[in-house]
Amino acid sequence: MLRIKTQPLLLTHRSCWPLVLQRGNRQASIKHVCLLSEKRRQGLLYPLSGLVEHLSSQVNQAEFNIFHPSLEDLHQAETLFTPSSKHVIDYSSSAVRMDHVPILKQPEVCFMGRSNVGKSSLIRALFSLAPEVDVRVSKTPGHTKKLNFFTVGKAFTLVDMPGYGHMAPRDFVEMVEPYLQERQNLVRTFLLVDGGAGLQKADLVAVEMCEEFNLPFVLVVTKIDRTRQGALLALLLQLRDFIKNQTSTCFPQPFLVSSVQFSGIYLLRCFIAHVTGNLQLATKQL
Ligand SMILES: Nc1nc2c(ncn2[C@@H]2O[C@H](COP(=O)(O)OP(=O)(O)OP(=O)(O)O)[C@@H](O)[C@H]2O)c(=O)[nH]1
Ligand SMILES: [Mg+2]
Repeated sequence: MLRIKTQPLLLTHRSCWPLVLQRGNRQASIKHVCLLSEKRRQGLLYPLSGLVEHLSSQVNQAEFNIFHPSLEDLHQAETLFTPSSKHVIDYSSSAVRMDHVPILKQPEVCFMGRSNVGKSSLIRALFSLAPEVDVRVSKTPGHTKKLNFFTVGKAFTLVDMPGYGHMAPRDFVEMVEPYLQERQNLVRTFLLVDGGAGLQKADLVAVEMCEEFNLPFVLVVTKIDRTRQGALLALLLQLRDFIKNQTSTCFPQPFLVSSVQFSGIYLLRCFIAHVTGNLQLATKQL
C-alpha cells in the first residue's frame, strides 16, 4: 500500500528544467555540482534522499539508503571516469555473437532494458567527462543493434546492449542470453526501467533471466526528469516490494537517474567503481 505524506511536495522534477544539461556540460563534474545550492546539489548527487523524505514515517527510509557513499567517495569515483593519457576511455568493439565478443579480463558491467529506456543515454552521461567517446542515442526504439564494449582504462569494461521489446533486433535472444550466461568477468547487470512506464512484462522476463543465471543485478529507474514525483514514489515502493518478494540476486536499493539533468549519475559512477573493485569506500555502508 502506498503511504505518502500529504504535505506539499518539493519542486517537481519538471520545475528543474532550467537545469537541463548536455553532455560535455559543466555539470558533468561533481566540482561544479558542489557550487550549487544545498537542495539542488542533494537532488543531483543523491536523488533518492530528497524523494523518500516524502514517504510516510511508517516507511523505513534506511531501505533506500543502503548505498550512500560520502562526497569524498563520489569524488574518488569520478577520477575513474576522467580520461588521461594513462587512463584511456574508449569504444572498444561490437559483437552480435559470443565468438565476436572481445576477450577482456577486467571486470565488466552491462546495461540492459527495453528499447528506448535510455541505456545508451545513461552510458553517455556516465562518460560525459570523456565527451569524445562516441555513444549513439536515438529517439527511435531499436537503435542499438549490437553489444557495444567500452573500456575504461584497465579498470573495467562497460557494455551497452540492444533493447528488448518493441523493435528489438531479431537475434536479440541469441545475442544476449549466451552473453549473460557465459561472460565470466561480468560483475553486475544494470536493468533499466522507465520511470514513467514502470515495470513492464518484458522487464519481468529480463528479471527472470538474471535470476535464472544467478546474476547480481540492479534496477535503475530512468528519465526521472520527466516522471512526476508522486508516480516516482509509488514506483519506488513497488520496486522495493518486488525486489524483496520476487528476487534473490537483485540489489535491494533501486537507483534513480536522469541522463538529461545528470541526477544520480555521480552516485552510479561510484557504485560502478565500487562493484568493479576499483574503489574502496571510505564510508561504511548499511
Ligand atoms: N527526458 C529524458 N529523456 C531521455 C533520458 N534518457 C534517454 N532519453 C531519451 O530517450 C530516447 C532513447 O534513448 P536511448 O538512450 O537511445 O535509449 P536506448 O535504451 O539505448 O534505446 P535502444 O538502443 O533503442 O534500445 C532518446 O530520445 C533520449 O534522448 C532522460 O534521462 N530524460
Ligand atoms: Mg541504445
